[in-house]
Order: sequence, then C-alpha cells, then structure tokens
Amino acid sequence: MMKKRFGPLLAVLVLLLAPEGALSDDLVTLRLDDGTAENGFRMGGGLGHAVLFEAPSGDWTLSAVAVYGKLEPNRTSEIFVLEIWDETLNALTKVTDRADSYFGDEFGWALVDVPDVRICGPFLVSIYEFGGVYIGTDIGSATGRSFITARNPNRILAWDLEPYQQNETEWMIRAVGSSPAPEVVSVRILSEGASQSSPASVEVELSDADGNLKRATLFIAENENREVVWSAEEEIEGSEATVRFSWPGTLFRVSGPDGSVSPVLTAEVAGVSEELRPLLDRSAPCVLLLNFGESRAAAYAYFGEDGRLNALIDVAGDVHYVSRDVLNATAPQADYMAFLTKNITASKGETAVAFYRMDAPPDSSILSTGYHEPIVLTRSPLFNYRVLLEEVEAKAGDYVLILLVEDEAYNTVWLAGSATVRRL
Ligand SMILES: [Ca+2]
Ligand SMILES: [Ca+2]
Repeated sequence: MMKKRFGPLLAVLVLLLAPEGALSDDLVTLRLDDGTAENGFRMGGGLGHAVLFEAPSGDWTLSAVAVYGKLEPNRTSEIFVLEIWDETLNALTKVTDRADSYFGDEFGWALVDVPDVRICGPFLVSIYEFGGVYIGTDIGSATGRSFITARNPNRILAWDLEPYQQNETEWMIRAVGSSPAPEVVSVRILSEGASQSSPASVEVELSDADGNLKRATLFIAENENREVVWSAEEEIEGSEATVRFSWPGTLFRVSGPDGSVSPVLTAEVAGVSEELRPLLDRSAPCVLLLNFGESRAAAYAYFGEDGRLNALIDVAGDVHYVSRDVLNATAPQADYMAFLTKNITASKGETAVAFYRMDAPPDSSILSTGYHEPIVLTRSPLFNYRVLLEEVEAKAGDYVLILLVEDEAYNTVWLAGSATVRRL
C-alpha cells in the first residue's frame, strides 16, 4: 500500500499589531455571512434584501454598509436604495446612489458610506436594487436573520425565495461602525526577573468609556528572534480593570513519538469541574489534519496535569478524541474500545495535530501566526497517542511584552511596548 503523506500547511493568520504604542482599529464589521457567495439574487419590484443586526455596544455608531454584489447587464434601473431601520421598522437613515458607482460586472464588495447614525439594540440594513444588482447569497447554515422587506409602509414579508429556505440563506450585507475602544492606562513592571521560584510580574490598568471590557491577553516574545513563547489571558468586564500577569520564565513544549515542538501557546482550561481538572488542565489551539490532511479543523488539544493528551475537540464542538481516563470520568459504564471505534475520528497514523506559533517582528505592524511541524498521531489512543505537554525553562535573555485588549463590541487594542522582562 502506498503511504500517504501530509501536505504542507500554510501559515494563514496575520493579526494587526500597532508598533510602538496603542492603536485601536476604529471600524468594526458586523457580519452574518461566511464570506463566500454560493449564489446571487436580485428581486426588483421594490423588494429589499435585509439583514438584522444587533449593535454590540450601547454607544455604537453605524458609518457604512458593505454589500457583495454585481450588476445585472440588462438592468432597467440605474439606482439602488440602502436603508437602515430600527427595531420598530422606522427608517434611521438612507442612501440613494447609482449602482454602477459601487458595483461592477463581477461580484465584489461595495463599501457604501452612510450618514453616521447612533444605534442601540437591533437594527435592519436593507438594500433595494430594483432588479439592477445581484446580491451575493451565502447558502448553508444560517441565522434566520436575513429577510425580504418592502417600504412605504416599512414591513418584513413572508419568505418565498425558492428553492432556498430562510434558515439556509444569508444575504451578504455587512454593517460597519464603531464604539469606544478600550484604553491602556498604564503598564507597570512589578518584578522584572523571571524564574520559577520568583516569576516576573506585570500590572496593567485598563479603561473603557462604554464599559464593555472583555479580555486582556499578554504575549511574551523573545527579544532577539521575536518568537512568542508565552501567553496568558484574563477575562475582564466593566469600564475599569486592573490585571496582573506573571511569568515564571518557562514555555510549553509538546512532544510526540517522533520529536517535539515548542513554544506552544496554552491556556488554563476555564469552567472545568474539580473531577475533570486533573485530566483537562490546559488547552492549546491547534489545527487537526484528518485523513492525511484531506480535511482540517480548527481545534483545541486538552492536556492533563500530568501532561498527557486527553482530548481533541474542534471549534464546532465535535469530539475527535478523548482518552480512556476522560471517558471513565464522564461515563464510567461505557466501554472504551467500543467508544473508540464509534466516536473517535482521529485515526491512528492518519491524523496530525499542528500547533500554532507566533512571531512579533520588530519593525513590523503585524503579529504573524504560523504552524509548528505537525505531530502525527502514530501511536494508540489507548496510550494518549504518546503525546505529552511539558513546561520547560525558556532561554535566558530579554523578552518583550505585547498586550492585546478586547471589548464586547469587537474592538481590539494592541500595545507593543518597549517594556521588557528578563529570564534569569
Ligand atoms: Ca458561503
Ligand atoms: Ca468599548
């Protein structure tokens, strides 16, 4: 039998990072679609394609609408109308413009500026194309928040778009707006030297004008090669927060039967019961390459306090592997061998796990994400595939701090400070 090999894994994620100082990416895009159009529809007859959004903050300002569309070559109307309605279907603002100023002969995103409007709660964005523009349509699982509307009087119509049902159709219409972003008030290094007996310690003070702080994440990168060796995140809330991070001068390494990769970024698993804690202690984001990489899924690998790999669960919640210990703890009567054949998709030898690696290039405004060499699961799940998470000492030297602060309205603020800590 010919042995199949895993294909190369491309680095795909690039995160914006503000160099030397904090910067908020002002505009945030609300979307329901998945970014690819399976189809396109024009309705004409005064009917609108409408999408229901919810303002993510009590202090949110809508400033533009993005529409994925293309011109109908034999159109009878040259204009389109875009309207924003509140939840009682009252128009808050509208734009009327020429379709060929925004759309072309091929599908593409058109960004339509609308007069800034402050919005609270749910709102509808609708476009009336009068038969002149095909609106990109995302077919698949949908939120049921895409509607067909009409004006004067403003109303939502019964869904009669054959052959697609409302619960599988998403109009590719997005709302672009802004709300107050978090601010980093101060970063104080409380203890600069890092060792396991005496961790480095950093205190960060944060504020947010509209009081919806969500999370602060600290990344620690080697000053010389700029590789991120450690990250820690804290959930926060409200309009002010003080967060203290500590770093014991270590990093995580995952070893498999054929070698090891490091540094691997991990987080303590939140909300796990006392019983399961020893088995599901830390998790690491990863990509699962199933069936020799023919399908892949963003996932989390879970490790016990003893470092053993105890679960692989993808972001959709599908379980690809749990260890015998986890099954015993959650379903003591179950037979693991029977469970293995029925429920485990991580087939021995055909599945690999690729952990993320991150770099913070010095004179660059990006934090780039790539992958370590995938670890192929060649051993038996009965022995946790012989995959192990270990905490090891980081190299001596200087490390830079990079802070990411997020709020509930999808604002993200990066601070790539000049602050450093030192592994002793
Ligand atoms: Ca799609
Ligand atoms: Ca905010």
